[in-house]
Amino acid sequence: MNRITLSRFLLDAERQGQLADATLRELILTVANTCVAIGDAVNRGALAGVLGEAGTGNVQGEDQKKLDVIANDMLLEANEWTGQLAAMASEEMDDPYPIPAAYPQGPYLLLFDPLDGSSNIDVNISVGTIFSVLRAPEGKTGIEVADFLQRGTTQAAAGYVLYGPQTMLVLTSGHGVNGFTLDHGTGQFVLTHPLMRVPETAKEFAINMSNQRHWEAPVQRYVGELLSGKTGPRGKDFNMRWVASMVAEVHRILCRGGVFMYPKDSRDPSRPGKLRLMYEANPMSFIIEQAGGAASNGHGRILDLQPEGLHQRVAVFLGAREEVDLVTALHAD
Ligand code: P6P
Repeated sequence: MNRITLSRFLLDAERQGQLADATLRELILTVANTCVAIGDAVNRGALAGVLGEAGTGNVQGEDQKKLDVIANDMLLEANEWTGQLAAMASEEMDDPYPIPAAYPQGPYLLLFDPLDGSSNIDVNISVGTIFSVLRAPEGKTGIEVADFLQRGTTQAAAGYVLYGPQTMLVLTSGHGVNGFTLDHGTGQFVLTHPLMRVPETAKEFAINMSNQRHWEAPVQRYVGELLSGKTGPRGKDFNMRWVASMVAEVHRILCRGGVFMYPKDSRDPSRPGKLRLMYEANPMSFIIEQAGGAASNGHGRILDLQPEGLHQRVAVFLGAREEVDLVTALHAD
């Protein structure tokens, strides 16, 4: 079989006008190659002494795992000198990371959750890296938070790397979604899942049911209808999954369908949801929409939201369009 590596795929995409430019191609390759190294650290786990807590906290108020910090630093170190970026932002850093004066600035902004689902690491459940690429303001030096606050529809590219039974990169630049599997022998990502599509019909839903008593009425009703199965208004039974790793949930939905939900709940009325807009919801929504699915905050399209803060949170309903439309409609009632 003629293997199409990530490098070849990106060059072909650039030639066909499906990737903005060579700088974006090189940026995606830099991120992908860094994720190979992150995956190695994740896979080595206790053998490399990288499990457990870092003893620090992040802007989210979460205890950082050693690998959260390691993955974050690996992405900073691999990208700061390349001349592809004007700045970076991460779930693990309060403020944007400016490109050091010693290095040339580039036209893109890179945002990432370096190790999403990291609470799963110590129990050997899949985790992942999520990234989003925005364009920096033309010719501006001294990038500020405001320069990152662009709607999800402006993303130049988005992707994730899932460190699971296989290490897979899933990527979009606005011309469909393509999946690549890491060949550990060569260290290269190889195209294995061209033009991924979210199956039209959902048979599974993903939500943390332990929060049910905290949900708003539309979500209570929607999930109640799923749970009532054949005898209820949906007329069919549903299965449920909750991995507590968004990357794993989104990948499953891309592969076999379903809907993922992390709604606002009453535990903290000031919080619209748990997940972060800029480096979780927006990149994942871009991917899901490019694969024919939908992504809503319950009231509208996530990608249309005007960000107000680098670490702002948002409610997320994403996956099969039929399901997302249903739960969004219930919010309008
Ligand atoms: P809970 C991981 O911490 C994460 O940000 C997502 O990857 C995941 O879907 C969600 O939070 C899990 O949240 O409240 O079920 O632990």
